[in-house]
Amino acid sequence: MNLNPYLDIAPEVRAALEAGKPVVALESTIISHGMPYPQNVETALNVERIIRENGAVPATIAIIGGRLKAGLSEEEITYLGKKGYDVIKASRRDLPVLVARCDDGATTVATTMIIAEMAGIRVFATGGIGGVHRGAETTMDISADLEELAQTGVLVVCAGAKSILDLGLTLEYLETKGVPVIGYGTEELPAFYTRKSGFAVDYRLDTPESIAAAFRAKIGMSLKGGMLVTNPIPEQYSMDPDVINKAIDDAVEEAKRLGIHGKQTTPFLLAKIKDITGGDSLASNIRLVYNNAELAAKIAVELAK
Ligand code: PSU
Ligand code: MN
Repeated sequence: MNLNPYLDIAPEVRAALEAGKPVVALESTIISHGMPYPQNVETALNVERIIRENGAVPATIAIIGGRLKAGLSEEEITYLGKKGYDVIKASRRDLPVLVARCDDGATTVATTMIIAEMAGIRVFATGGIGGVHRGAETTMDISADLEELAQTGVLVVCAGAKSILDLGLTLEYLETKGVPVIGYGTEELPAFYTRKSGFAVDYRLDTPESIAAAFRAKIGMSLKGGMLVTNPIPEQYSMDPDVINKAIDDAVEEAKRLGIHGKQTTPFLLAKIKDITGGDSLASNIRLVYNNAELAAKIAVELAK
């Protein structure tokens, strides 16, 4: 089944795929660049457990020693978590060189989608996606995640996007590229740490079943590209909008002052926000990832029916 010479599918993941059972992909940039050790490893392992509890098999994705991995062992997850920023953050453009020189790579949303599709995995859970950055009209900083959603057939469950991005422009970009943006139980795009952003999603769908039906129709029509499911952070874990928006504004300001750019921008902003909020944002971040893992597993279960 796997004829791709660069790809290693973990035995449990392979068995599930061959039996048509639900599988959920997970990214690894969130492990090595999105959270500090040891919370990153703890969170990654808990996410896998939550996916199992909801009836699916987890497949954490990364590049290790130049091999594209769909499904990591606990040792491999710990390795990436400890190595942290020393693992190269790998988006689409990084794959050829990392593979050729047998290097490690932490997969972003874009690269996780690519490897998930190679493995035959259709559903992927993460925290937040990259998007159009504030000021992109001059910096042209637009995440490769958006292009990937346009061309790769994987459903991505996230908690919306952080307002480190320009949310309005991010939605415009997705519209241009034909990516459906679904709100799970909401008409409003969630803003990661908070449930509301002031921007409307394309469609509100209220059940994993209806989301799976829409994605099945997309696949059935051979419409290229993915689907973005935005899942609001549970009320009890959401942050005070004034506090978090101030932290984000300050972080964006500091990044500008220091001339942070390119692939460093997103990790810099995430770490800065965590520092400013004294760890509150990290606690919320972990909770919303768990919430997304649960929904993704339920969608994968419906899709496998
Ligand atoms: N946004 C978050 N948390 C994250 C990321 C984005 O709230 O961990 C990570 C994801 O791996 C995403 C990547 O794919 O950052 C986007 O990076 P860039 O903006 O450089 O494309
Ligand atoms: Mn960028």
